[in-house]
Amino acid sequence: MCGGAQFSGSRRSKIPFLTGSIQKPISAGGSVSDPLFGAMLQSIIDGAPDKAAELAQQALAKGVDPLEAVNLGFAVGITFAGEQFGCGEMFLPDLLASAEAMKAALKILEPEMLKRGSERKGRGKIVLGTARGDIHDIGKNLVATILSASGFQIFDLGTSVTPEQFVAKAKEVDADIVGVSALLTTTMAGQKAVIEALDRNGLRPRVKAIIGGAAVTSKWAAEIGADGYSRNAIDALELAKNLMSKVVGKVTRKDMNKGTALA
Ligand code: B1M
Repeated sequence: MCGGAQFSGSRRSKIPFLTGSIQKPISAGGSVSDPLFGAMLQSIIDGAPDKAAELAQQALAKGVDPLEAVNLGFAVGITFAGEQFGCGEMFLPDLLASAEAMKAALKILEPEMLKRGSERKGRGKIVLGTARGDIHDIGKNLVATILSASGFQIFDLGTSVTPEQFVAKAKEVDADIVGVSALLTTTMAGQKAVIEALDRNGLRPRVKAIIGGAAVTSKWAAEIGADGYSRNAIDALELAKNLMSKVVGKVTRKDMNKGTALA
């Protein structure tokens, strides 16, 4: 939402809605005060990696679920930063600093997410990457962590991955699923290109193709023939589990809600 925040000189000032406490449920036993989440998102807006890492550590020490710390704290900050950038109220160096702070927090939280992953190993092999021309990897990394913590073997190709690289890796590791993240409307075309390349190389339907990213919709997923899409990392896990259960079974067309396999 543009014009919602007043930045005096530097955009690093406090954002107005943070003066009150954040009204969100805390599922981690209710022992953590709302201001902790407020401080988390403010550290991202401030582009302060040390502060973000410190707050992440505090959250873990207080028993907050690491994913909740991301969803209710840090991710709110990066989303706000993105909105301000979109409105021209924040500039690229500021956004970069916010991204660095987000990464610093995730560096602390991700090992804990992996540790908490108690589900059985060997669920399936997933080749993951961000579409060609796209360097956004925060969300993709989160998806990788959650899937990995839940027993999937992840082959993360990183950012700006070409369709050929996806295909080569899928063949090399005999992947069950290929996942393509894209954050830019322009790079969403790269998701389509990966699916076409998988088809051209005869890898589908055995290898399933899933997509995700802020602008990705079920409509887009259906249009490009993806096997599914998800809005967030938890839904991505459900989606991957659904698809794995259908690898040897009959695939039925379900609805096109979040985290739902298409067929
Ligand atoms: Co960029 N950026 N950015 N950026 N950036 C967006 C995407 C933008 C919406 C901001 C805006 O204008 N409001 C806008 C895109 C507009 C559009 O295309 N319509 C934008 C732009 C324009 C750009 C540049 C072009 C800016 C410029 O250079 N002028 C440039 C692009 C460079 C490039 O890629 N070629 C650029 C650069 C950057 C930074 C480097 C500064 C930094 C990225 C740092 C990094 O990732 N290493 C950055 C950031 C941080 C953002 C925003 C603010 C936040 C993205 C993020 O990390 N979100 C973003 C605005 C926004 O999305 N609100 C924006 C947090 C993350 C946890 O969520 O990534 O959505 P997300 O991932 C979620 C789900 O989407 C889903 O699960 C994840 C976890 O829950 N998901 C999947 C993601 N991938 C999935 C894959 C799956 C399944 C689910 O299966 C395979």
